Amino acid sequence: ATWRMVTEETTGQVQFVYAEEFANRISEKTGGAITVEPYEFGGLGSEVDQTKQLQDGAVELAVMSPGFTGNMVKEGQIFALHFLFPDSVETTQEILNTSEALNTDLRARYEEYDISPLAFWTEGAMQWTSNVGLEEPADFEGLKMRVQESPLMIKSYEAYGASPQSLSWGELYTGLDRGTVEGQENPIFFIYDAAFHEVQETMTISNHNNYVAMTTANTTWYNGLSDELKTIVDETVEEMQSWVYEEQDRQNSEYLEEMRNDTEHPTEIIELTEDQRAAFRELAMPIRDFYRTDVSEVDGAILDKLQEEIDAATE
Ligand code: 6CS
Repeated sequence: ATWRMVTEETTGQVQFVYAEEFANRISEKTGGAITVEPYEFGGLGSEVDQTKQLQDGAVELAVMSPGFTGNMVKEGQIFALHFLFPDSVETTQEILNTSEALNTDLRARYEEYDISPLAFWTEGAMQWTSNVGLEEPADFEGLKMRVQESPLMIKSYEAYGASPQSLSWGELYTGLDRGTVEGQENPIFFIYDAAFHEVQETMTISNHNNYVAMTTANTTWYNGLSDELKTIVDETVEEMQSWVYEEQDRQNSEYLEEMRNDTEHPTEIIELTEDQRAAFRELAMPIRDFYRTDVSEVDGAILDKLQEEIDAATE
């Protein structure tokens, strides 16, 4: 049998190499009985189109960012909250591995839409790019900030004074180049590999959030797997948590070096101090109340539980 696995990234990028590695492992474990076919971003439409393809069972598996299910699985927008996860990417990954709030409660919300998140993993801390040089909230005033398909991301940047809008990353380079959007957030590897630094003069090391991706399966398909195959899938996904942590870590540090040394497209790299970050954190905190009252369908219960898990992991 062949299982299709769609990703939101292209050759060499973390999600795509994840899918290739997953494919190799599944093929090996099944003695070649199962072939996983990884799909690069672009061929099957936008990220939002891809979520529909997974839901419809047109593809069996997907690497998906919760930011693109923001208008559907409201609760998944929890990942849009700035300064929620610890600054340490490693500790964040440990929380993502073990969190019951995410792996049980949030998973159940996704399964109502026929999407089963089998694992949550970080693609690294997110940074900002722009031409203005983002150092304090005032720098965001009126900035046309690009975000994913999530009302809570829009709210988060409105709180800084920006004018955010949702866009597929397929249109992001051109948008930044033409000035239809003026800033964006992403992990360093992606900023450099997607060449956003060519059309943005500065990158701010803000670490305001982590980029979280999910390994997902169509729920009906997954539930219909034999016990043996389900175990192979689950074990492979679990083993790959440490593998993908190393991969994103390597890519993020290598691309930071590349960006520093890129004389053809120089980028000013601005590192925020803790005081500067605190000014953003202060504006970001009230968004949690908005999440509880206007976004969450379970009165913020998942956020409360996740917050306890984060506290326990960082004590
Ligand atoms: O900015 C985005 O939308 C894209 N960023 C990453 C790191 N992966 C895929 C996603 O579509």
